[in-house]
Amino acid sequence: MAAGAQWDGNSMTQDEMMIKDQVIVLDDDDNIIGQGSKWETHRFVPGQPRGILHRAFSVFLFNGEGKLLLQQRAAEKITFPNVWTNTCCSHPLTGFTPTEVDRPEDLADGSVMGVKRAAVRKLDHELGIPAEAVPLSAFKFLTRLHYYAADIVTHGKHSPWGEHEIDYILFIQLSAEPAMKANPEEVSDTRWVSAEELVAMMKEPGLLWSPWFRIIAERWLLPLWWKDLGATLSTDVHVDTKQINRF
Ligand code: DMA
Ligand code: MN
Repeated sequence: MAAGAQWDGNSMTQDEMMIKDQVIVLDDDDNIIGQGSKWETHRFVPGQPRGILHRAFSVFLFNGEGKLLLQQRAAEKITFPNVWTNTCCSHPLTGFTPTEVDRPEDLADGSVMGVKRAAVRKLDHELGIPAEAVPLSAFKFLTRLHYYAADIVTHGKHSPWGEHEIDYILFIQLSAEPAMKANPEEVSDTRWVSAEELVAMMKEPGLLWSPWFRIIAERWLLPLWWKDLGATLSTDVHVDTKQINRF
């Protein structure tokens, strides 16, 4: 996306967004070294077999009872169609005012407002959750996950598409379930689940899961984070703004 250009996901096709969305290109330590289209950074091809490392976020939205909102990605998605995953995933983009590009100081104090602004933009675009329902101050940044994965689920072992990201994990818990209207070009289904219901759902035959959600669920969400959601202990004990967790 050209600097200063207006992003309009509602009138853009998946193909157009692949070209126009300019993601933040990173070195292994999460330093910004450039920008690139979603198309070029997500190509897993000879010469760049793991794509190009870039910044992403994953939102986990919980209701007052501690149930997590899952989404199934639409069949139209070019990367990882049809898989079940956390509430909303995307990339902070360049070219916005106020900016979605966080600097090292934004990370040091854990505020990462750029990533949170991108999260608000995409919760509205993908799920029709209005910005007023998800104030920036209600998001909690937990930690960063560095991973890569080819989209073998959809495209087989020579998949030309994949993800290679430093993924910022954001939690938000709302006392009342927000008004919601899923965008069918992004999301084909949604479900609120408890931890027990998620474990059972992940064993259901026939359902596909995103690789990043599997990593996060198995490593942190089920064994640690979910247990402390809303408890006296609180998920604050798990906040880590320093470490980049590699997978
Ligand atoms: C990319 O998500 C981000 C993660 C954490 C996988 P996405 O493919 O849903 O992004 P977008 O919908 O913006 O293309
Ligand atoms: Mn990505």
